[in-house]
Amino acid sequence: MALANKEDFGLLPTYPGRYMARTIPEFRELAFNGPMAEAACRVMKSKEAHFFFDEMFAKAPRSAEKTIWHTDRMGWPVSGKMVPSLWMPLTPITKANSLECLAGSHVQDVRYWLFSPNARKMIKPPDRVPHPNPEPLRSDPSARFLTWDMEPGDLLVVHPWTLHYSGGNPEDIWRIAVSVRIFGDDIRWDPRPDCVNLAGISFDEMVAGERPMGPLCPLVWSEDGRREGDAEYPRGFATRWTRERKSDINEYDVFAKSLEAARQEAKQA
Ligand SMILES: O=C(O)CCC(=O)C(=O)O
Ligand SMILES: [Fe+2]
Repeated sequence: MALANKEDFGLLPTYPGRYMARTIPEFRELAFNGPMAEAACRVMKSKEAHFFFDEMFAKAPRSAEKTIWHTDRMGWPVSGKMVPSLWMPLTPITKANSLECLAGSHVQDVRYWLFSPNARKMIKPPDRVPHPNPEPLRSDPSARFLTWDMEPGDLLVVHPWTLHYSGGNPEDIWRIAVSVRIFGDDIRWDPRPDCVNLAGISFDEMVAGERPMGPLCPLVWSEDGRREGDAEYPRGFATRWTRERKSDINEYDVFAKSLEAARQEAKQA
């Protein structure tokens, strides 16, 4: 499957790959004109959705590449809860390679210390705790670990506080999903230095308390039928990422190491 060759995406040097809508018209079409935003707004009861960004999670056949247990919340430079990850498979998904969610974790109001590239350069503020390890809960009958068989085009609407994970890909085919992030009605800019460093949107222009909008965060769906096009949405990046430099793009080990260090530090405190 040609699409599965992640070296060919030509994106920024982030794992697994972000901002496809900048360079690939089909992804722009999916995010700006597809049904994902409407579906999510109906789940969240939001009247509007603005585009945030899109991300790709590709796992090769028989790959041990895990996604570490985490919540997405602390990566986003916003306040509010209507910032779901819209996780849509592009290949058939089985329970074995599905995104896995811990049911009920979305009500836990905890500011976990994230492992964004920015956060890894910072000293952890004292009020942040490391992500928990839910693995021991697997033997607890009251804990519900959710996985799904899914077809390409099915959709998970993942709450930003939900703990989620993936154990790799034991199947014989690629496991590819796109995760589109949108902003609903209650979202306001609230930048922190440990958030993801969004391509093209500086912390300076994330005016705290204001709603994200404009050409970089266009309206992609509204209850009353309004929608902004992609005409003013930027194309391309301020850098080029070449295949030769893309030797180690799975940051799982880096994440795992940072997490272990944070857990040790929390234990000692
Ligand atoms: O697909 C994966 O393994 C991870 C997806 C994820 O963490 C997300 O969409 O936020
Ligand atoms: Fe995530």
